[in-house]
Amino acid sequence: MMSVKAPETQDAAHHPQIPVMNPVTGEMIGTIPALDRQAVADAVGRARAVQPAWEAVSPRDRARIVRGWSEDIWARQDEIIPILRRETGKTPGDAFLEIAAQDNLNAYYTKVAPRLLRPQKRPTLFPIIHSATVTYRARGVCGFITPWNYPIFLAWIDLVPALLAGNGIVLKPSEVTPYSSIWLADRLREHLSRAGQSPDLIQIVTGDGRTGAALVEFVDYIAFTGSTATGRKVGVRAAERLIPASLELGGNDPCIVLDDANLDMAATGVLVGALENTGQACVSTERVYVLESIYDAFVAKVQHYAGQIRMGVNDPDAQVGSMTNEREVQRVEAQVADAVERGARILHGGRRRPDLGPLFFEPTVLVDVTHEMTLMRDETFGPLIPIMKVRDEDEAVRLANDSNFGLSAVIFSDNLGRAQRLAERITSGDVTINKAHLNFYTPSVPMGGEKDSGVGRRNGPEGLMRFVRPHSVILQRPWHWLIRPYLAHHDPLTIFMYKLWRRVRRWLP
Ligand code: TXE
Repeated sequence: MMSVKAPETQDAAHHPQIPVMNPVTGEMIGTIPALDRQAVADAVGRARAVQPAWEAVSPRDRARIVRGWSEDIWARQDEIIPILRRETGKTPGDAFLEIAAQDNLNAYYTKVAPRLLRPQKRPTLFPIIHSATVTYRARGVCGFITPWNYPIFLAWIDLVPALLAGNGIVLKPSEVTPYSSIWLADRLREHLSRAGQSPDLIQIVTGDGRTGAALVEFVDYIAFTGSTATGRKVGVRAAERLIPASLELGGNDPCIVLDDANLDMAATGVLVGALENTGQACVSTERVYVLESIYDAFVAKVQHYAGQIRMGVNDPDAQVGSMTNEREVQRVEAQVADAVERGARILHGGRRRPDLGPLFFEPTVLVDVTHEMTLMRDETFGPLIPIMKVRDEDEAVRLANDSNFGLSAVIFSDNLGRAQRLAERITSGDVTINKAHLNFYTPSVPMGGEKDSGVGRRNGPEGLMRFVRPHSVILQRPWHWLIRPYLAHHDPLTIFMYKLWRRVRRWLP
């Protein structure tokens, strides 16, 4: 059994312990301390004390250190993948994808961050006399509250850019899956120490929602990933404290299959989009709208491929693993029961698989679904694939947008121009065409939610620049032969210059 002391907390024994379970075997892996408000304040204080020294390191050197850490994770994936799988029940493939996505993200940010963080010259009103520069200062200490479905990726996707921007870091991982983050943080500490930096820069505070709520009280920025209900509470408190926040919340992502799509690619693509990580992904495909002319053929293909899916946890070829917690399995069961009661038909799956483990649930294809059913309205965090027939593109878009959520969406079509035009009509942070989850593997583009799916964007330059405070310096040259003392801004020279500028600016580059 693993027992982990609260990192950097000497009196961890005085905190209540939370058990961490293996979802596949039902056994307890270990316990983590539930840190209280004072312990969280102390952790933020430790990061705050060493953050200025880290910010003083050039962005290029920061990127070099983070890159070394990332290479180390890649080289030691045989160590981290078992830790990740033991606390989540992921298949080997799903666990590997977290490492690969993390590696891809690091490669992107360590390359672009030094350039994006460079001071920038900006245009001024009278460029010969004035000059303006914007520099990017770190926010200070950034807090991260993360969920259990992608314990590595959904933490470090935000944490890495914050670190590169010169911030101190305090991470509260999900109490369901804390160990992989603790392992990653330990590796980062080693790399910081080797580079002559203080390992205190990164702090982990373990605990449940109370520890998360305490973290919001002390940091200068909070990045939250999790449910809409909790995200709303975090956002309210951040607003009261006047600290910026990004909230990456739930989704109920639609997928539209157009009549010119390749049906084999679309059917397998829908299954991958809905079943990756056993459907426990914020950007999971959760509603499928298919044009009526291809509906029957498409549904037959989905049934055909669903029949080939392998479930398991130690099988390297398994596509679908265990779910991670009992509460989510019960929610999936309730959604299926509600749909069937309201007239849906199950074409494949529909039940638990206790023969494989306590939290296995079969990939489940449902048809004759409507928007009155909870699985079409609420977030589904499991392997459900509800398919609905639509008359045309307009009906598909109307139904896709008929949701409180707006995280991501997928379109399948061989006519890329048509698909791109349709993508512009969907209310979501992003749309991927002909493959789900491309947003996970394209760290250069911003990703985030509309409506109840959240506030703010991760990834891309936007995902980095939220962790800095732009600081502007605008100067006037001391040309005393031209600029005379005057007691108001509207001196004759300024008025003359402005009128002149108005006349000439249309001819200037
Ligand atoms: O989320 P919570 P959970 C959705 C998904 C899932 C549901 C619940 O539908 O079924 O959320 O998952 C911490 N102040 N998503 O229970 O409760 C908590 O300790 C501050 C979608 O994991 O929101 C954990 O670290 N923090 C999502 C984190 O918040 C608090 C991914 C998330 O917990 C807190 C995961 C509080 N008051 C779940 N209460 C996605 N979009 O990927 C709890 N926490």
